[in-house]
Amino acid sequence: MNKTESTEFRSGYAVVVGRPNVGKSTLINALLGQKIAAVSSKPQTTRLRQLGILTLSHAQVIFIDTPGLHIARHKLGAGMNALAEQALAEADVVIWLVDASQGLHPEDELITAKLASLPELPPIIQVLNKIDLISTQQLEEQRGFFAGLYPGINQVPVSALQNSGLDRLLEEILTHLEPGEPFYPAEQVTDYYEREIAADLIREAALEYLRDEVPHAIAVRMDQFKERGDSGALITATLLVEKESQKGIVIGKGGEMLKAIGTSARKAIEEMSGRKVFLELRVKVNKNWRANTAFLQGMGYPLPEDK
Ligand SMILES: Nc1nc2c(ncn2[C@@H]2O[C@H](COP(=O)(O)OP(=O)(O)OP(=O)(O)O)[C@@H](O)[C@H]2O)c(=O)[nH]1
Ligand SMILES: [Mg+2]
Repeated sequence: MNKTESTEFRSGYAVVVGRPNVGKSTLINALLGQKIAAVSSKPQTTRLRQLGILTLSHAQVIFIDTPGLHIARHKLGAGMNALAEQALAEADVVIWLVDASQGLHPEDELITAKLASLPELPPIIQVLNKIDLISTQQLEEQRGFFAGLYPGINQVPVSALQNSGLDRLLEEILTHLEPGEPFYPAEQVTDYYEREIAADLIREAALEYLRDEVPHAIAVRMDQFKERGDSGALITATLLVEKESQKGIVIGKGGEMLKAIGTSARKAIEEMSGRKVFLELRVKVNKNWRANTAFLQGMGYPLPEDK
C-alpha cells in the first residue's frame, strides 16, 4: 500500500473564483469529466453558485463554481458578486483562476482585494489557465506578473480545455482537505437539478449566438419539463428579455435566430442528459428584470446584500 492509499478519507470545499470568462466552469466540467455547468465565450455566463462533486476512492472534493467577480452595473451583477464572496467563506481551499493568455486585468486585482479582506484566509492556489494559447516563455512571464498580485502564492498552470495540468492541480487540492466523511453520495455530481442545468444550457446557447448586451439581458424560465417515456423529454421554456427591441433580435428574421439557439440548446441538453429532447422556446418581454428585486427573487437569482 502506498502512502495515499493508507491515509484517511478526506473531504472539503474547493471554491473556484476568478474574473468572468477565465474558465472556471470549464475547469470544473473538466475535473468532473462531465458537463454540469454552462460555458460560453462571453463573460458572466455563471449566475448562480453551483456545486461540482468529485468523489474518488480516498477523497471527495466539492467544487463551488461561482459567478465571475466583476465591476457590477446592475442588481443582478451586484448579487452575483455577493454570491461569489459568500462562497469564499465556505472554502477549505480557494482555487483562484486567472487567464494566462490575456495577462493581468483590473478585475484580477479586485479578487486580490477580496481575498485580502477575508477574516480567515484559507489556502489559495492560483491556477493559470489557457496555457494552450501561449508559449512556455510567455507562461514564465505571466507567472511573474500574476505572482505580483499575491507574493508567495502557490501557482499551478493548466489548460482546462485540453485537460492538461489537472492531475497536478487535483493533487495540490487534496493536500488542503481535512480528514472526514464524504458530504454527498458518491454518485451525486452536482446540486443542480437537470431542469436547472437545461435552463443554463439554453442560456449558454443564447450567449453564443447573440451579441453585446442582448444575451446578458436574457433569463430562462422553464415552463415544462416532462418525460415522454422512451421517446425522451419535452421541454418548453421562455426566454425573458428586457425590451421589445431585444425580443426582435432574439427571434431574428423569420425566426431564424430562435431556431438556431433552440437547435444548439437541444443538442447540448441531449448530450448532458443522454436522451432525446424536444425543445420549444418562446420569447417574452419582462421590462428591466435585472433591476427588479421581486423578479430576481422569483427566479432564484442572487441579490446584493442589504439592498
Ligand atoms: N483556449 C482555451 N480556452 C478556454 C480554456 N478554458 C476555458 N476556455 C474558454 O474560455 C471561455 C470561458 O469559459 P467559462 O468556463 O465559461 O468561463 P467562466 O470563468 O466560468 O466564466 P463566467 O461564468 O462568465 O464567470 C469559453 O469560451 C471556454 O471555452 C482553456 O484552457 N484554453
Ligand atoms: Mg462560469
